[in-house]
Amino acid sequence: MTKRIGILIVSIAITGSLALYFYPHYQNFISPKATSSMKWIPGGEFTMGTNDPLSMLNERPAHQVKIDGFWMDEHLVTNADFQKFVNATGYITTAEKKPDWEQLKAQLPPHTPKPDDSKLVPGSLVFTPPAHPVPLNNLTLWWRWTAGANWRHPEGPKSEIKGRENHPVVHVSWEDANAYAKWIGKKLPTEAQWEFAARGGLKDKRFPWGDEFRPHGKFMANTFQGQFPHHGVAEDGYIGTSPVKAFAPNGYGLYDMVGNVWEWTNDWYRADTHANENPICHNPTGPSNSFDPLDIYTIKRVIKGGSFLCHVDYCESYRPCARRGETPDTGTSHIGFRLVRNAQD
Ligand SMILES: [Ca+2]
Repeated sequence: MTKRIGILIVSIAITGSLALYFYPHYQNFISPKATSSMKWIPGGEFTMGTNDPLSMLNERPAHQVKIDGFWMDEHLVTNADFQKFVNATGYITTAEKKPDWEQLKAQLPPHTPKPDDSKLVPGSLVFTPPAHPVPLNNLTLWWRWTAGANWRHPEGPKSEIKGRENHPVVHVSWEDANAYAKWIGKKLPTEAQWEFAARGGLKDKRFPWGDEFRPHGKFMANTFQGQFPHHGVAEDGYIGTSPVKAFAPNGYGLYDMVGNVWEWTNDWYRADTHANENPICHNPTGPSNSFDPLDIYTIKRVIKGGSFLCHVDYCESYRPCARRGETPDTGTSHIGFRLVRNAQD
């Protein structure tokens, strides 16, 4: 098991070390600005985070935050959107490149042994449900490093995105998301922008649509039903990702702010971000560095919104205040992104 965990740790960090070499070549491909398919999010003051004793510690404490108005994509960046970017630029994503061990090992605990060269191949992490119930404290039992998995092949080399053009693009690293953003002339949201937008104008509600998970019995987001992780059922219509407008939008007209796939934000991840912020923040951009006490060797960016894999028995991350850190060079089968544009841009 130790070996498996080691491989997973390596795998989680493995996916994109060459991105930094390639990224500068794409900075000149700037497309015309576009605000179609974006919604105006009016500014205001809101309660960020929560004091709910049932929440994760990294969501506390609640504090007041003021946000200026901004534009936000009404839906996640889709496979079709990303295809246009790749067609225009020839961009190669993190998951499509051979990992560089010298860069990789800098993010791992000292003396981590080099994986066999057969493991250092392009690939990504794919959710692979076990055949039977498993302990929920060992994610290596349902995440599998899959050679050849990338945005074109979400479940591995034999899978494809044909028929899923309007699903969110996945297996995109934070670097990939920024390359796309640079090309289209937008940017990743701050965590505060994202959380403000996800609340849809409602005050202190548990979900983007209110406090009840299924109002009138209706599913409002693509999450996990059944027994996690071995037995998923599609009560909400989808086992995996869903088309980007399959569920009702929130009060700002934004689709999938929770569920479907996690979304990259621009902020560094610290577990104690909220505890360190001032009583009233104005347009906070997050901490100046990253620190996860549960994973001290790895720098991370904040992801928000949960995914089709979130289940109340495991992680109820389909709440606006839920947050997690992820390494910027990691893409998985349940992380995507959407972008924003500030009013002055
Ligand atoms: Ca589902």
